[in-house]
Amino acid sequence: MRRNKIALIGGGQIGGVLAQLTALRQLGDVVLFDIVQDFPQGKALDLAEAAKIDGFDGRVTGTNDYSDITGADMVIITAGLPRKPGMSRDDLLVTNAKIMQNVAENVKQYAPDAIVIVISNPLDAMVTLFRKVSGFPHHKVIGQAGVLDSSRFATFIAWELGVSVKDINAMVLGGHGDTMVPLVRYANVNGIPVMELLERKYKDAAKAKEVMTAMVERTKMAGGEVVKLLKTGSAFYSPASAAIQMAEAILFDEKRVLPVCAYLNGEFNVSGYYVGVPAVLGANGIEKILELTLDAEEQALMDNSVKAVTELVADMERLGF
Ligand code: A3D
Repeated sequence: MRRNKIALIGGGQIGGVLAQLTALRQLGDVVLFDIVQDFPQGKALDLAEAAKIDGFDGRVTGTNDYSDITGADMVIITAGLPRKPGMSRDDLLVTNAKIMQNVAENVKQYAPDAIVIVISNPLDAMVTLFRKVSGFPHHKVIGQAGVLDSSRFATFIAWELGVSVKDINAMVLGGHGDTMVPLVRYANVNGIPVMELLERKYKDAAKAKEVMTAMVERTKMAGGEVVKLLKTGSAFYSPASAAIQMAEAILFDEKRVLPVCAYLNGEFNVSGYYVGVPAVLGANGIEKILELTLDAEEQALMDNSVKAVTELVADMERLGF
């Protein structure tokens, strides 16, 4: 039985960490593609030379030639430009749409059976465009955003409560932008509602709400917070980890329930758009969307977020993509 072949399109900050995690976790052979001459080859060589020390057998190669991704089982896309300080995700739209169009045409040609995870921003638009250009089945084209946004939300809750982040269950739905929807009511620590723990901690419902609101706002702005600190580039460790969790769920047919950017066909009352929702990830990619009951306030936030996604996609279409 041959090893899985995992093509990483974009060998920049996230692409490099993806390559390392893929190798360390022995998910398969890595092909790192980038348009910059020699750059992916250099990263791949560096990583391959760590195999003896880290004890992995998977091959790691770098390339500027799309034919090297032939037959890839999985493709993870980070090609594109990251945000610069003060730049919104949507400013990236035109530049990254041109790149994504080119990537999708090549993935379609060389890895037509792959399951694809898109990370490039603006995420909801890029995953939509990849799907459109490639013509791949919707369940095999998935966007990474919710796993990361949820991990950020969980991190802030864990810090606030002084408990292990491993025991936090928290989910963020909607688009990957400022309108994303961290689900407060469903956030819990091994089943105990976070709001209850906050109310006990502060002995004041209003203060507990205030603290939660601050964590929700920080989650929504978390990408920008990192951008501001880094000065050049955007988050890369955590987005790579998030995509690897999705990749493992698919490669090992785990049926994990993860919040991902999935194509909706009537679920959550949305049709024809990619939006962040809980989904079951397994060998077939997205195997099921899990719907859940939203109260009026949550539904209004979700509607607002879906509206932002539809506007972003409309912008992209108006620009000719
Ligand atoms: P960066 O380090 O710049 O890497 C991007 C790579 O893409 C560079 O090495 C480029 O040379 C390469 N590239 C450019 N054009 C092409 C092309 N046509 N074909 C192939 N490769 C090309 O960026 P990064 O790794 O930090 O971020 C990559 C993308 O992920 C950006 O769009 C970010 O905005 C996005 N991002 C998304 C999230 C999400 O959670 C959705 C989080 C963080 C970053």
